[in-house]
Amino acid sequence: MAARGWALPLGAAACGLAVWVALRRRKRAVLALPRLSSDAGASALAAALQRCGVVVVEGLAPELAEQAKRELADKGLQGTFHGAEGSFAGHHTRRNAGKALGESLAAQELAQHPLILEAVEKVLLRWCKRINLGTCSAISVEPPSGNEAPAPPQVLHRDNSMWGASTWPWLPSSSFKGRPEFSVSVMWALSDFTASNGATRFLPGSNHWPAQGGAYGKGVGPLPEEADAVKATMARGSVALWLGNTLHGAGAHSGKEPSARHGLVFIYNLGWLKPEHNFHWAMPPGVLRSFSPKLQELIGLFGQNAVEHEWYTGPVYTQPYLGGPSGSSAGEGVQF
Ligand SMILES: O=C(O)CCC(=O)C(=O)O
Ligand SMILES: [Fe+2]
Repeated sequence: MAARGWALPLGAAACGLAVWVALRRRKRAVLALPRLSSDAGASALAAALQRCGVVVVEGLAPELAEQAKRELADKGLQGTFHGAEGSFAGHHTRRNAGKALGESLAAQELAQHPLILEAVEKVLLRWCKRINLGTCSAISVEPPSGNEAPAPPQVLHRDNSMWGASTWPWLPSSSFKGRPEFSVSVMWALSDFTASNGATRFLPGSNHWPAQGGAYGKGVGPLPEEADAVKATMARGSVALWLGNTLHGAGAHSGKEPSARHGLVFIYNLGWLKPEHNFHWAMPPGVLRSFSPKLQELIGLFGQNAVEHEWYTGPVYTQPYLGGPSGSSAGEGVQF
């Protein structure tokens, strides 16, 4: 009798839970990954990006991609690093962070690609006066060597977690309620990205989902939607753009193909946010001075002031340093 008395409420609770899960899943819809051709305009790009959180533009700059791959390879592997086993960066993943921008002229061109910049500005300029280039990482997902097992894919994450923003409770809870975007990430395929060599995985539409606890991995366990992740396969010279709120992560290299997957990712963020990479320290002043005015402006070196004052639009660096109180001499390091 007592057992039957409990069965009804338990059954109702289970049913309620199923409905809740279904509703939650429907709200967290995984969309198709939009693909545009290289003659699409910036408005189409920005619209697709805002709708699905990610977009691929096919065949936008194959020559520059090839040149960037060659220029970075010419420098050898010096100054690149592998992530530790189980790390966010990836055990079989080689990274060249920050300084890659100075090591490749083609990377500099790609970083200021006019179509991409226009699309990124269309998305981000509603929350800031200017955008910054905050991250430049050459990322090579390598095949396992010898008898090694393939490294697992990178955990699905949101790039805005680098500012802690994916879990800020005071932000509107979803894009529909006005949650801002903090960044747009732009991954150039320097080699073909295939389903088995580590093409970036995405949950298109996750930019609209309510924030869930934990920026990535931490305490939340695998996402129920993990299996729905879409691989952004693309040919060399194609590019994938995604929002800071979009869940994504590098794929695993199965080892079926002998060569690494080479990508070059730039993250553009709201101009008033701290950039991930400190380009000013990563490369010597002479290299920074050789950058185009546009690129100098993008890394916050020169041009329009990085802060939001209307009354000041001069260079970020102001007067030359004239020496410290103990008589140390003026260094040339901060004078551009
Ligand atoms: O390499 C990739 O495909 C993505 C890397 C990435 O999302 C990251 O490190 O934040
Ligand atoms: Fe990422």
